[in-house]
Amino acid sequence: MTAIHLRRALLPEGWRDEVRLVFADGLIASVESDAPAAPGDEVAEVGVPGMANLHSHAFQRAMAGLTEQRGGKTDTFWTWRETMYRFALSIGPDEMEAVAALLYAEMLEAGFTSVGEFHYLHHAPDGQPYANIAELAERIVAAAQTTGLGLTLLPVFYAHGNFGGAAPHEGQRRFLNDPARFARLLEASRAAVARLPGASVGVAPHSLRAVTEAELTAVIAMAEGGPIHMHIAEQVREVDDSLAWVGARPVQWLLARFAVDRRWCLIHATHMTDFETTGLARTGAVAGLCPITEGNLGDGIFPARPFRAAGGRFGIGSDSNVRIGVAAELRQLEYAQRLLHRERNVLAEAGGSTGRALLDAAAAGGAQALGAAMHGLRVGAPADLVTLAAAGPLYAHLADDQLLDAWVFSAGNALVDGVWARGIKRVSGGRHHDRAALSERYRAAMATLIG
Ligand code: NGQ
Ligand code: ZN
Repeated sequence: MTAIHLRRALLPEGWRDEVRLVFADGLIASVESDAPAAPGDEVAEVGVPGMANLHSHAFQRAMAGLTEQRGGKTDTFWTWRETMYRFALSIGPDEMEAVAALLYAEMLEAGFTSVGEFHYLHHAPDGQPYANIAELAERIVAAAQTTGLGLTLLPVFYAHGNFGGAAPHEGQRRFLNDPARFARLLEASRAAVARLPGASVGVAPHSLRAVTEAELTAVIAMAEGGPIHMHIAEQVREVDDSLAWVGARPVQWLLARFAVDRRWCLIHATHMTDFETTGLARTGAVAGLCPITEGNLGDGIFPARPFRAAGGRFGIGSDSNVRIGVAAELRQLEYAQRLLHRERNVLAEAGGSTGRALLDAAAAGGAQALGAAMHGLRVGAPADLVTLAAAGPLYAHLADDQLLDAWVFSAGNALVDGVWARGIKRVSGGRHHDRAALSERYRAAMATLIG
């Protein structure tokens, strides 16, 4: 049992004073407000719920700084993807674990308390499965275990190079399975994740480019009630290819053919007509927005205003992991909308704080997308807590939602003080407790990878 006493905390019913939280077995056992601290309580300033990071490709963290140089005449998502595929071929199990572990520590330091790892680097560099088919999945599990980040592992089914069951590229060989081998991989992944308290497994048909309709049907049937994540409509070329192949846009096609519901998380969904936007919102599925990566890759701008007006749910993901921040993702999301509409505070409720609206919506959508039954500082929810260094000179005059606005729009990660995931404190003073050791391991892995 751990007890934390907060001067102020954001509970489901709103901001409260003198909040005492008790954690037991990874869950919140009690929440009291206007309560004094008891002897032995850990005392902190301002507490808010931890955030779910609903979309990550861990290994891509190691490419940060290596792809911002212009290639030839054109430099696009597709040329970035070639570089990424080459890079993916060089990663072995030890590098995977070292990169994922430091990345997951960074996520905790940013205020993320769980991650949806969209894991598709399955096989050895020659494309043959490792002796243990789930070797790399186990390295992801190990990274989550060492750092304490909550994990929803999303083993990815990838079989084709484009719409219509096109042959895969050479560079995709480490990702590939047929449905039968994918079922074995999924089973082995479930066994690996079973060792980790609170962790879970979903399925991730990579994209409509990588699966046929029959394969998509087969993979969805393997979800066993867990989340279903898929990339969709990220690039204009993908929409054009879809139109050329099936005469429909990706989201239009998916909604017409499959019973998309609350279990689904559609990653990006950038390019949608108004009809698709409203249609997706009505399904109750989560739009998995990855604003920093979408900006970095030149994807486009998500139609957030009509989507939210139709009741659409969203969460945030760090995807390519070029930069890690709860605040930074939400800021990029809102700023793209401001630039698009030439207005301010686009995603706030009338009269309300933008930071608060973004954090509330992304926490709810993220929890749903990762298959969490509950979230927030309430009894029975996972004990995922972030404390903010509210007493510092820059922000001490701000209260409640203003402090959230300062976190999102001004301070970023620097305002994060303590982070508890599943009831265990992993970050103090903004630093993960194992940062030094994890950094050394990362440095050694990069020496192997880059030389
Ligand atoms: C991915 N990334 O799965 O890492 C993809 C590229 C692909 C983004 N879509 C790979 N941002 O599309 O095959
Ligand atoms: Zn992705």
